[in-house]
Amino acid sequence: MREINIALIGYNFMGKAHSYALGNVNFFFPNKIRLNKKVIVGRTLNLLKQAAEEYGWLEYSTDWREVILRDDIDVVCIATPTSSHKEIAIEAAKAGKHVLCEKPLGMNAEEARQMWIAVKDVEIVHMVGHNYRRVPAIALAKKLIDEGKLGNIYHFRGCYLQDWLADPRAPMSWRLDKEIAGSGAHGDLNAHLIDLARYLVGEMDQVIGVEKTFVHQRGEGNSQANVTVDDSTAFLAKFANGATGTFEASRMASGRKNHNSLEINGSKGSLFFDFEHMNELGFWSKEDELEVQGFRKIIVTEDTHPYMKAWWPAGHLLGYQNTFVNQYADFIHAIINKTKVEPNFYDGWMCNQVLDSVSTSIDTLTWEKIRGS
Ligand code: SOE
Repeated sequence: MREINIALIGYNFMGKAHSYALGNVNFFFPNKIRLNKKVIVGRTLNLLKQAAEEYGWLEYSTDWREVILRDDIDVVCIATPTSSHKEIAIEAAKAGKHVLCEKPLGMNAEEARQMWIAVKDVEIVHMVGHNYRRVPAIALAKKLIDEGKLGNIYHFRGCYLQDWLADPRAPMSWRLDKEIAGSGAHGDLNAHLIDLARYLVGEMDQVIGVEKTFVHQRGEGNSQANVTVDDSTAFLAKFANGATGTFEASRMASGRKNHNSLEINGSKGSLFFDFEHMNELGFWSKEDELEVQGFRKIIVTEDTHPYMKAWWPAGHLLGYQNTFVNQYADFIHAIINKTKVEPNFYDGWMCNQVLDSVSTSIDTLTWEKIRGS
C-alpha cells in the first residue's frame, strides 16, 4: 500500500484541527493510501510533546528546517502564525514537498506573490486552508450559482463576526500583534470572506474600507502590550462582473461567536448562509410559483449534496472539524491523482491583494483598484 508521510508545523487551535482531519480523512474518504501522521513540529517542548501524544503523532521535533528536508516526508502542513508562513512554505516547495498552508497566505501581497512564484513551476500540490469552501452548503451554493439558478449576480453581502475581544480585559495574543499576524480581524476573518466571494462571485475590481481598533492595550502587569491591529474592518467592493459587495469583519461583535455569513442576490434567486447553522443553505427562487415563493431552508445532508456521500445518512449533521476533513480529502486526492486543487497559492496571493488594497484605501480615503496578477 502506498504511504504518504505528513509533517505538521504548529500544534495550537489550527494544529488540532489539522491533526483531527488527518486522522479521520481516510476513514470517510478511503483511497487505498496509508496516511502517516509522522512528525509534529513546534517550539515549546512540553506542549509539543503533549500535542504529539494527544493528537496521535508518531514523532515530534522543534526543528522545522530539518524535518522539511527529510526524505521520508512527503507533505508539509503549515498551521503557524502568519509571519512564519512564507519562509516555511518556500523551503518546503524547494524540497519538493506538497504544501497546505493556513490563511492568510502571506503577511501581505508581496509575500504571497513570492510564495506563489516559489510553487508555480514545481510539481507539487499547494493549497491554502480556507476550510469554509469545504462546508457542503457552500459547495452547494457554488453549484447552484454555476447552474445559473441565481441569474446575474447583483450583490454579495459577507459578514464575519466573533466576540472574543469584546471584553476589554480579554488577554493579549499573537493575533493582536501586527508583526506576527499582519493584521487583525481583517486578515483573520475578511480573508475568509474574500476567498468565498472570489469563489462564488468572481474577482473584485475596486474596494474602499474603514477600520477601527477599540482597545489599544491588553494584558495585565508584565504581559501588558499594545494592540497593533484592527479590531474590526469593513469594506465596499465593486466586482469585475458588475456586482457590488459589502464585507464586515469584527472580533468585538458581542453575542456573535462564529457568525460567518453571506447572502448573494441575483436576478433569478438568492442564497443565504450562516456558519452557526452550517448544515443549512437558504435559497429563494423566482422560478417557484408565486403562491409558494419564500426562502427555503435546504438541509444539506443528502448523499447527492457535495461531500455528503462520504458521511452519514441524510439528516446526520456535520461540524467545524469536518470541514477540515473535506479539505484534506480534496488535497490528498490532488496529490494521488496529480491534479490541482483550489484555493491554491495563486488564490492566496489574490486574497492578499484584496486585503492590501482595502488597507491602502483606508489610508488614502479613496477607492483602490485591485492589482491583478
Ligand atoms: C480566530 O478568529 C479563528 O480561529 C480564525 O483564525 C479562523 O480562521 C476561523 O475559522 C475561526 O476563528
